[in-house]
Amino acid sequence: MHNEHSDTHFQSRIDNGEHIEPKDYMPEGYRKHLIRQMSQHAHSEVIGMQPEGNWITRAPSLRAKQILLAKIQDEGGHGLYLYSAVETLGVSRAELIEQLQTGKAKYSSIFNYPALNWADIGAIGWLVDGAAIVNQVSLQRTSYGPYSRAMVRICKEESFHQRQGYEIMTTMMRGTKDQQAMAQDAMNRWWWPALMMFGPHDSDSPRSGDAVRWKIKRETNDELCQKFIDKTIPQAELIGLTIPDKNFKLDEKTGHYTLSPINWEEFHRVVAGHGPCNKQRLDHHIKHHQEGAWVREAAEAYKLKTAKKELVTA
Ligand code: FAQ
Repeated sequence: MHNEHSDTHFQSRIDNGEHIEPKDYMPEGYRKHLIRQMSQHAHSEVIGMQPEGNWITRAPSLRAKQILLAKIQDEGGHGLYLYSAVETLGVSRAELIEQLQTGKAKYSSIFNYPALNWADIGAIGWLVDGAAIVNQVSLQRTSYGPYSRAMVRICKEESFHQRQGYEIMTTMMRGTKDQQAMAQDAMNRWWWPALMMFGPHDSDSPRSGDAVRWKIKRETNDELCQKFIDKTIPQAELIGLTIPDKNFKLDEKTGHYTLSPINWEEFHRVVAGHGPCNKQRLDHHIKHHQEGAWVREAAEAYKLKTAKKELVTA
């Protein structure tokens, strides 16, 4: 008989494909791993609002503006579900935000690149949300219940995001020569950073061992990246975009595309804080977090007031 509070019992529950719920026994390493990954995921959603937010006032039509507004609000919502899911692991949101703002917690490297023009909004939706969704569809089956359920809802919204991005790219590719050149330029700038979203190769991914054993990750970084490549290249070709890699080819035997090596030096540089927009993204977050302090204080004051009233009437 396994003690229901033992690591062996926990691992057998994982191996049986059970969900682990907040009040269930879990090894400390599992809890910490989830706090790290889920909070970084939440931070990515929230910081990810910035590159697109920059274009709300410059959207080319009312329709485009409404769609972009809805998409960015969705990303904010994803961040909130995810912060709530992380809180079930016994950590406060204030602590998580502090880790982000002091650089202790990461967020996806992709959001340290600038959105220079409207074509970038297309490329972000198509490639960045496209990459995010490949990863998140797999995370729907992750072992921690609240994370898995958050992913189900998030994926429904992400697929709309991916389509709105592809629609922008398609419209531009049907447009003038200048518009086509803008779309191609955005593709050239976002393609490689989008591939880096999947993280380092499996052979260089220190977190993958535990993540796979605990079924936090259901597919590895390399498997997911390959899925994204195989799905996206035909989409690019369909609308006349060129893959910015002269070595890419379809391996007829495996049915998979092969590419030139990813520039991991660039990835590590951006993750270490030296990408084009790292400072801008964190400064913006800190500024608006400080400006919103009164909202948090008002909510606390209201909570105290209603708690006192309840005491008096009890
Ligand atoms: N950027 O050992 P691994 C979105 C770090 S949501 C920065 O392979 P792991 C929606 C990694 O944290 C996008 N850091 O790590 C949207 C680790 O460092 P640590 C976010 C990265 O965790 C769209 C170290 O490198 N999605 O885009 C990156 O097993 C548009 C070693 O790596 C998620 O967060 C990176 N790209 O695998 C919003 C999904 N890659 O923590 C707005 C959930 C790796 O030890 C607009 N996360 N690192 O200090 C995951 O699936 C995993 O955490 C991975 C990394 C796959 C990202």
